[in-house]
Amino acid sequence: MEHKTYEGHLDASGLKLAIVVARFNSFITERLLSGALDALRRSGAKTEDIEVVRVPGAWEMPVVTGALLEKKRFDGIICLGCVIRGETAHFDYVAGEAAKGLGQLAAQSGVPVTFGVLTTNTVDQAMDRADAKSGNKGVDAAMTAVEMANLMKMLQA
Ligand code: INI
Repeated sequence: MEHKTYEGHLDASGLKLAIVVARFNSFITERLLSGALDALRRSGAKTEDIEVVRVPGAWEMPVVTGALLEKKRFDGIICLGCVIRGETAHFDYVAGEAAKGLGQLAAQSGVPVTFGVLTTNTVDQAMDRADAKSGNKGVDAAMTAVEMANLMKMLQA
């Protein structure tokens, strides 16, 4: 007998998704946002089912994501940001708290919260991961949210 297997599909039609995007390093995060929106559109998401929320920086993402989760209106939340290492320890605090906070929210809520927050040593590394044609981490974060939202629906049915 075949064992039962569950895997979320990459069809975004009917899903309600929020994108939380940081303005800090917007020359990178706006590229991540374009990649995410394009991927969702190509996967069947309706424009009116996607809401974009802009926040100052990655540090502010957990509190805003938590507020969105409380509304219980979304099947998934895509978080997009870019933290680039500077000369001080600021990077570690901002990137660490964003990752920890978003991870906790995903685990506690049962709603997929994807981590499209670049944490790089240089601007070049960030640019490579926010390319319009290949390697855009906004696309990956969006498609992971779609797969996970469909998987969670399947498991909770
Ligand atoms: N926020 C980022 O999203 N990326 C960064 O690289 C960054 N750096 O380097 O400082 C950053 N800082 C701002 C932070 O997210 C908060 O907005 C700020 O501390 C006010 O709470």
